[in-house]
Amino acid sequence: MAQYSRVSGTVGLITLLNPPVNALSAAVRQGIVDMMDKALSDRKVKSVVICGHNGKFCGGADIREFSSPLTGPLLIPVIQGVESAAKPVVAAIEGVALGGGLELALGCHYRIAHSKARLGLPEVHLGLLPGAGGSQRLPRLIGVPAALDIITTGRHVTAAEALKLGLVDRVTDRNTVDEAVKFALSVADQSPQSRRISTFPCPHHPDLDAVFEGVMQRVRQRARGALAPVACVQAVAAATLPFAQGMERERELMATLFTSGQARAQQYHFFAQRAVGRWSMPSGARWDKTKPVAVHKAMVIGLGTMGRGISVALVQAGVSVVAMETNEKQLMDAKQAISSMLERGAKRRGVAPALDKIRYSSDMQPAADVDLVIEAVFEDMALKKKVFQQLSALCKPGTFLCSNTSGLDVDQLASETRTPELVVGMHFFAPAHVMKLLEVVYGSRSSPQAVATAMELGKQMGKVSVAVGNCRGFVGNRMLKPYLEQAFFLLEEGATPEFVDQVLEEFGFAMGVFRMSDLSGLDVGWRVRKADGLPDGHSARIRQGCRYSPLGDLLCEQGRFGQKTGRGWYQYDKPGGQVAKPDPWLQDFLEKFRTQHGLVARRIDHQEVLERCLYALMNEGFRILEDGIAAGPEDIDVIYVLGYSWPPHRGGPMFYAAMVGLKKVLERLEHYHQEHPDIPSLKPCNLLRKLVVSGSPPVQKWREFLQKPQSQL
Ligand code: 3H9
Repeated sequence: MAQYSRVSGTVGLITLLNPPVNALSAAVRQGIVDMMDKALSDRKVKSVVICGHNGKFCGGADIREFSSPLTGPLLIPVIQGVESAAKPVVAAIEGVALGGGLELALGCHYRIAHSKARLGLPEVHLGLLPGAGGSQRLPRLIGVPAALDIITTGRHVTAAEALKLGLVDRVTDRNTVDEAVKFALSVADQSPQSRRISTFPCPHHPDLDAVFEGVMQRVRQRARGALAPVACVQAVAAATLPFAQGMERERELMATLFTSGQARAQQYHFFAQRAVGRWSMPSGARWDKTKPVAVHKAMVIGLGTMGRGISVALVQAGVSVVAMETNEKQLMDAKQAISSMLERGAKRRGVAPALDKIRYSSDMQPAADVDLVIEAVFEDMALKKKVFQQLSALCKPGTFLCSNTSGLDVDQLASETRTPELVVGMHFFAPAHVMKLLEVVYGSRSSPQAVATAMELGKQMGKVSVAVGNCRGFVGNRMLKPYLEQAFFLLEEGATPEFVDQVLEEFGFAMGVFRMSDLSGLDVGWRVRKADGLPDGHSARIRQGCRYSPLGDLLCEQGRFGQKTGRGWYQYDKPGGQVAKPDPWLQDFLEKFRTQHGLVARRIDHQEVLERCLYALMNEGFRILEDGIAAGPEDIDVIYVLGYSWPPHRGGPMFYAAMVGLKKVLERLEHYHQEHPDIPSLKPCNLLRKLVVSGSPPVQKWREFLQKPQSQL
């Protein structure tokens, strides 16, 4: 709703009131209409200020309302009502003006922003476009190129940039509402006629066609099949038409997006990212009952790629860091790399680099004086155990001991210490200072406080932290295994890496499985498999009674580790080269392999690649839910979208399973498992069957069918 008062004698003050972000719910929209009527009919009122309750202007349309038929006045006429008011209306922007919130501000005749305010049209991240006139008013106000940038990226603009762009009229460090009231008094006698953005022509640009063409090309490349970014460009293009026609085009495009499954998927992802913050543990410990400990000083052990990124992320979050590496050369290199990452990051954010927040050490001694340690040494259990033993002896009581392992047993590491309750996994994703995901892994003895502290530290670093149970590969890498396996089996049966990758990239992954493996290095998995004992002789395609593909191992035996060696599933022009080209050697190698193992290549189609890779991955997701390793489908989906480049417009693997239809997923898995009884990952899991028997409830209801989370090791 909205509140009304008259201030300074002649200013009508309308306050949007819908905590926490004053989203434009039906009640708020109705409130604006009613309070505008009040202000306009009050003869004492000469001008109007619109502000938001509690230091936030407005977070946009109420996304929760999108899943049911809209009630109350629509936002477009509400904003038109504000714009057409005969008295000047000033927006007092504090905190955020996003989406419909900024569109409302664009309907006002003047905009005053606090210097810390952020403005933006992030609808594209919800599978939508700014559909309350934003795609039409913004280009008219700040020009097409700047509007295209803001609308297609959905990025938040600072108040300083907004002022430079002409998006706001004034920026203040003082009380924004007071300043806006003063401003409203100063323009009270002026007609708002010339301030109505809908009457502005779109600013002239010498080569608009080239601008649109260039942006459309970039957007299509990045969109990975998402409809919204393309529709955003099309809507802005309509801003060159008369306003009414542009609005009609905006409405048509919005209607298409609104009813697309993509918008639903992206809105689910928005709420899923927030839901994962409400974590719980098998003991019943929960996010709202556990206080995290503040981390002021941390140590990072091991300064390879991961350790460097983690150090940068911590420093940028305001934590003092001791970065430790025993290898002197590696230490020197890391120091240089970290400094330049910090400098680049600071430049981007327009602040001074916090180089004094980090110091370097070649020994463990400083661990005695920190609040939390993150171990990021090589993925080798014996080495990690040794580090944890040393830490246990050195650290002061209460120091949290975290491992950046990507899949090793957290309980085993904890058992090397005197304080297993303070041990958790903090699985970062490369590059660790950029990627938004953090898997926080609790072992059987991890205390709720250790989990809360790691979750909170993740948030402080700008990450979305997901608490998961302890099992091999945790959630993300455990699901990756059957996905990779299917891709290998498909090669054995007749597919090519190019074809498999093409299908997966068309689905929306940034990279297909083979290009991704080449990028991350084939030798990493090979070493782990060797440590587990690789099969040999003619049982090479069977492992523990199940089908196994040795293709990846055979490539590594040839020294083909991927991009770094210039050869992998593809060939590259040089070691470290990035352009993947099909390799005739690999075709030859696959043919010989098939002959040697009596396999006859068959034609494999698009559908089979997609179903076998994705349904095997989803099936493992159901197992993870069944085992209680993830608390709900949202946790898995957030991990996959933020950590494994699953396309956001497909919601995540569990959401996608529901979209495809659980019954269909079950039937196809049954079909493939019948064809390949020696591949257990294709055997539909019980939870999937249970959900189908229960009428395939929507993904939001699956938690009702799950047991409490627990450790699996
Ligand atoms: C739109 O405007 C369409 C129009 O163009 C056209 C219409 C015709 N609605 O993120 P937080 C909830 S589309 C409903 O943790 P922060 C959120 O779920 C909209 N709820 O806080 C959470 O609830 P809970 C375009 C919303 O301080 C709580 O508020 N706007 C909305 O880290 C706190 O959120 C956007 O896309 C909403 N619009 O960040 C902006 N926004 O506690 C989306 C938030 O139950 N919002 N909630 O989990 C954001 O980006 C961030 O929430 C914001 C605050 C930056 C505002």
